[in-house]
Amino acid sequence: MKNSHHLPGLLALATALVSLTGCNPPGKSPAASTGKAGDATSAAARTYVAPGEKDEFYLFYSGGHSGQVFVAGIPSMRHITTIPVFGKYPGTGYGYDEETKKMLGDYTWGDVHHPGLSKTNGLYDGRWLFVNDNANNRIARIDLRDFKTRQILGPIPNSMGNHGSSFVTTNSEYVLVATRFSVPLPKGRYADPADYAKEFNGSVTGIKIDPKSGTMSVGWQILTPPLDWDLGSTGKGPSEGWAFWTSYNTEMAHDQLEANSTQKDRDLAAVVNWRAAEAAVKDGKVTMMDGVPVIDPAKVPGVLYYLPVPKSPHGIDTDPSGRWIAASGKLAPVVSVFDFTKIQAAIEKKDFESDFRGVPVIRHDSVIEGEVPVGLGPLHTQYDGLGNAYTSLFIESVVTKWKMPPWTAEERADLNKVVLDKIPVHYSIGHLVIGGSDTTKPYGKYLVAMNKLSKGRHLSVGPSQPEDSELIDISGKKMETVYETFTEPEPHFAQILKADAIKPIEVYPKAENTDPDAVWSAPETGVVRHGNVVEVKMLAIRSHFTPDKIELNEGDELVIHITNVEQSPDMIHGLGIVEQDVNLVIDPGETKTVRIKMKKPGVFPFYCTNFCSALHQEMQGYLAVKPLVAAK
Ligand code: K7E
Ligand code: CUA
Repeated sequence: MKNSHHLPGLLALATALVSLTGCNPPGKSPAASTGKAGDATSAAARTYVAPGEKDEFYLFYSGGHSGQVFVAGIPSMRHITTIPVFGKYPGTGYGYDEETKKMLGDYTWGDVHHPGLSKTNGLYDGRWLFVNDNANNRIARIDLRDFKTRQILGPIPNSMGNHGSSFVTTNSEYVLVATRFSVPLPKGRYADPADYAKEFNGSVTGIKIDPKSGTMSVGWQILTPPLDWDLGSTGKGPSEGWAFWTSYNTEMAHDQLEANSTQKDRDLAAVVNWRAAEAAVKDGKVTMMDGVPVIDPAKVPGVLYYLPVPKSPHGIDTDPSGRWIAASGKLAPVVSVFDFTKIQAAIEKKDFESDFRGVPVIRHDSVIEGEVPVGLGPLHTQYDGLGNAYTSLFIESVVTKWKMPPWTAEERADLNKVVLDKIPVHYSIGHLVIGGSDTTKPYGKYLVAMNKLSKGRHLSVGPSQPEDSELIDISGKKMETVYETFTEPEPHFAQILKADAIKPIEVYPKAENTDPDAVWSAPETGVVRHGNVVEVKMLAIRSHFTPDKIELNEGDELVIHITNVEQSPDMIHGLGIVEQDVNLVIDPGETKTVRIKMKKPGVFPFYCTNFCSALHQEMQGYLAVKPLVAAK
């Protein structure tokens, strides 16, 4: 972003902002939220992206139960596109053509929680974005070449409640997944929930990624006790080949979890050696369950260990060096920092405090580096790559910045000394994200706080109030809130990618179109009848469809293959068929197919839905459907 030459206009804007905030009730302006006067001018300058200029980063944020991924720019925080994943989206025709209908299957929604960017050598490589579906145990791959969902895998066998994902390994070997819920496995088996501890299981799944195509497949699984796995992260550096998840139900309660799963002072995190899991599969130390090789960690030592963490934890985040792992318990006011080199030593020395169902529990006191008193309700931690960590505090509604180890003797004696700064957010914050926090080289610079229960932060739109995100500048010693915006429901985690890390395509090159039903010129188009099936090869170009009249009989099945033959950027055509629930959007160079049954006679106009030219309105045609002659 280069906007220095826009400074005069900018100053005027900033001045206007300052005078505006003067009229706001206290606590509403960015200046007030950081407790410093005069910040609005500089905050406006830092987030203003002038007309014609572009943002520096992409923000990909989860759409929760909207089933979608939203894309915004940073620092403007403008929402620039929606990537539909697990639900229909008329705006892009997603879920209306045969290919995406098939991908969505029988489900009409998903619950997207944690987007994960693909990596090469521990850095984002800008190829794919993986997202999980907590509701229907699926995982999807979005191609960043065209920002489209290209694969949905699942429901994953032996996996129930795909919440603890999508955690991408250093070279995108796997997306790792852990179950939030446990059920009798394989799925479809019945057991009384009262027999939860005995009959129910969770699992960790290695979703294998094809390094060339990105195609996902279920690689292997580790069967676990029914512990309600929560958030996780993958290792790097010294912890390369490992992954970590917290869990919140060591009690193995099956009802009234609010009370029954919060009895013990500590819960167990999973420390998974996924390289060892891979080797176990190779050596055949598995049993097949529902078509998947499944490892029993009690029988295959070295695949799984447990680590005691503060009660009812949520996040567990590996730092950019891969040595430090921060786990936070929602019900303990601290972040526990573990040293992976000590974890490795403890495993080697068999320094275990007990075992849990045949799997060793690493001695907590041997591997803990310290408990940082960050405040109330810590959830997730992110890193700036400069030795600082940032933890979201749901209960306290703040972000706490703290210093990572190594700590001085003085700091160790009183870890309050490593708590460097706190900034209020509005209000109860869930996730927070710093670009590249899960890579070896975070971008730092900005932090986005994704808040919940943000009542009153935006113009009232009725009972369902807009959720809230705040952009926090973390480049200085003190954090500064520089922008606040609404967030589409329902945000969980996000990923930030440098804008120049990718170069999305603008048209699908004609040479790449391998659809056998594509047509590129009027003579190739046509209507062919085989019995009751009428197959149309149609072409769309400014500003007409060829053919633009299709004769049909009531009861026919109509198949339309439509190619947008344009090769100019942004020249999109749509195909809407009136009263037939058909809504295709065809990008330049793309071919799409739809099948419909002509259930009623009459004449049904079709038209282009995307404003493509001065004669866009004229881009139309007819399905002429003759009635069946009543059989007497
Ligand atoms: Cu990652 Cu919202 Cu699913 Cu935490 S979760 S807040
Ligand atoms: Cu094509 Cu409007």
